[in-house]
Amino acid sequence: MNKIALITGITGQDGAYLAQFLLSKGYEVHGIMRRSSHLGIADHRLRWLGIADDVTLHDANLSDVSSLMRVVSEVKPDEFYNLGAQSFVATSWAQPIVTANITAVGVTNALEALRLINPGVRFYQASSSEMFGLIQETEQTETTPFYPRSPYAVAKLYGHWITVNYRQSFGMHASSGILFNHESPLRGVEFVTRKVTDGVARIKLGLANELRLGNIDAKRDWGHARDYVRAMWLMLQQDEADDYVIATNRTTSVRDMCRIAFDYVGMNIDEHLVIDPALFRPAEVDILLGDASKARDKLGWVAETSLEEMIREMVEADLQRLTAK
Ligand code: GDR
Repeated sequence: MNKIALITGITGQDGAYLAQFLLSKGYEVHGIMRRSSHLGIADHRLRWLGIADDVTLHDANLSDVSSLMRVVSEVKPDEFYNLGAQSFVATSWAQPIVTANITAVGVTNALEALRLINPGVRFYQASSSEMFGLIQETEQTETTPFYPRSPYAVAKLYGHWITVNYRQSFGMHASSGILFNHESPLRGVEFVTRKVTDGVARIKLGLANELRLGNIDAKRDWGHARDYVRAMWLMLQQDEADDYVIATNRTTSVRDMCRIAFDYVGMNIDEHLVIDPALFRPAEVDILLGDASKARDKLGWVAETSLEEMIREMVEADLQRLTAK
């Protein structure tokens, strides 16, 4: 019998790639989608990947445990991937309570729905490198102390520990993937890589003249979402649930990432990049660099796509999208 997966956040970047990956493995894939007046555009990523008709979407919300319980009862999943969140760090200062309700307490709602209906379901929690914040070690591993720097990161830290706690309290197969930044052509334009590749494509096509960014000295460990969803699945195939850092072990400044994109289309970054103080954050995570040795040794997972390859793919996709319009 085919395995059944239930994904929260299936309409997001990771949810779409994970759904595609699980379908390729023969899974029956279900997703939870919150009610929105923008029906029809909510599943655009699933359509971009050509899988919108291959997944079943259910109306539920991470902040409403009864809706989660109903869907878990109906779908009877073997695996539950909790990717739903208010995931944009900058917005977490403007909407700290929504962020806490969805990104933090939403995890307990998901775990409770499983515990009450079928505690044997394997659970994946999307934790984040943002939890390391003001870094306490040069290279961050599963044992590096956390120091969150945004309401988003504080909420993710709660989600991480409640996952660990349900594993230890109730013996649930609950794993937490501490994923460093991961991007793709399906990334939302509010995130910096996609903002850059979309902006570069617009300038190249004569649709814009400048690209406005905030703190370009920030450094991130950037991988490709397509590689990272494979790690999520691998975690749930292990006999024991555990926590894993998923990263490339290379850190690059926003400025250098941006330069890669401008270089690719043969344009000079200095002629178009504008620094906008309004885009700086109240507290910044200056640098992140992950050490994914545990994932390599225990899961056999390594990041396969370089930053240069990924930025090229993203710029190409944005050029195509804008040209098609
Ligand atoms: P991040 O991603 O906050 O690391 O969290 P984001 O791409 O938003 O920012 C990365 C860095 O770039 C700097 N920056 C800008 N960022 C944005 N969005 N827009 C700008 O104009 C800009 N200029 C500079 C930021 O200050 C920051 O330092 C992402 C999210 O996907 C989280 O949900 C996830 O948990 C982590 O990655 C891992």
